[in-house]
Amino acid sequence: MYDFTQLKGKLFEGDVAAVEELTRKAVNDKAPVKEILNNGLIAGMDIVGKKFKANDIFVPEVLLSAKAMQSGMKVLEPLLAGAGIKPIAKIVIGTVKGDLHDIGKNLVSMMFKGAGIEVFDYGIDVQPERFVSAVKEKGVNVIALSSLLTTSMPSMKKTIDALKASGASSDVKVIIGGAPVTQEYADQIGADAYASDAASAVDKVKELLGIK
Ligand code: B1M
Repeated sequence: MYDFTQLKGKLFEGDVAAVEELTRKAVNDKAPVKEILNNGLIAGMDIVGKKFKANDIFVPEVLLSAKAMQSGMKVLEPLLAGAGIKPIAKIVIGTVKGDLHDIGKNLVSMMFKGAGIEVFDYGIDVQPERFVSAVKEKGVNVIALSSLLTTSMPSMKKTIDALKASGASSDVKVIIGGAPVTQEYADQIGADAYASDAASAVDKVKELLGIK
């Protein structure tokens, strides 16, 4: 079994250049692509998620680790299709209509990617209909909504209502989050899950889809 200790450590440190180099080295050393992804990059990001959840590290460190993860993914991406590796889930994420805040949403998006999820990031101020169309157009099985404003929270409900009206709600789960959002609000508007932070969002999605 290939030793990924150094790769995981450098990912945790957010060392972009080292992670790219160590990923390339693992590929050259003929480590299986699936192992580099799961036991190297995703395992490293998992440590980041756990430390972030425990308040041992904070947003700037997570952003650096996510950048490092991306530098490793850049090396692996061309090889993933050939290795027959499928994403564990497909998610569309966006900040809801009326809301331009994207720092937290980007963090959640990065943690999703770090967990081996294919992410379609629709950005900010996203209309309910765009989320709904992602179900058919992109084949997503999760819709992830972020809101930072009490005034934009109703857009989450509008998105869920539009999803129900489209008839696609049985094919897809909805997870919501953002500073003013609560579990109570999620229950009230019929969301399938609420997460308070980016690392919990990954856990909740895995729970929703029954992924261990
Ligand atoms: Co705005 N803003 N802002 N702002 N802003 C807040 C949110 C506010 C609390 C500041 C305040 O008054 N104290 C307040 C909201 C009040 C309220 O509604 N209760 C506010 C306001 C009022 C406004 C404007 C209306 C100001 C104005 O123009 N009068 C305006 C609105 C514009 C609009 O959106 N239509 C506005 C504008 C802006 C900027 C553009 C200047 C800028 C945004 C830049 C950007 O995002 N690119 C900005 C910023 C930076 C903030 C604060 C300072 C920081 C937000 C942030 O990025 N936090 C914020 C005050 C604060 O929080 N201290 C504030 C860091 C980020 C990592 O945390 O986004 O909470 P957060 O994400 C967390 C969790 O919430 C969770 O995970 C993340 C980390 O783990 N999470 C999810 C987030 N999304 C999730 C989704 C999930 C799961 C978890 O599942 C899908």
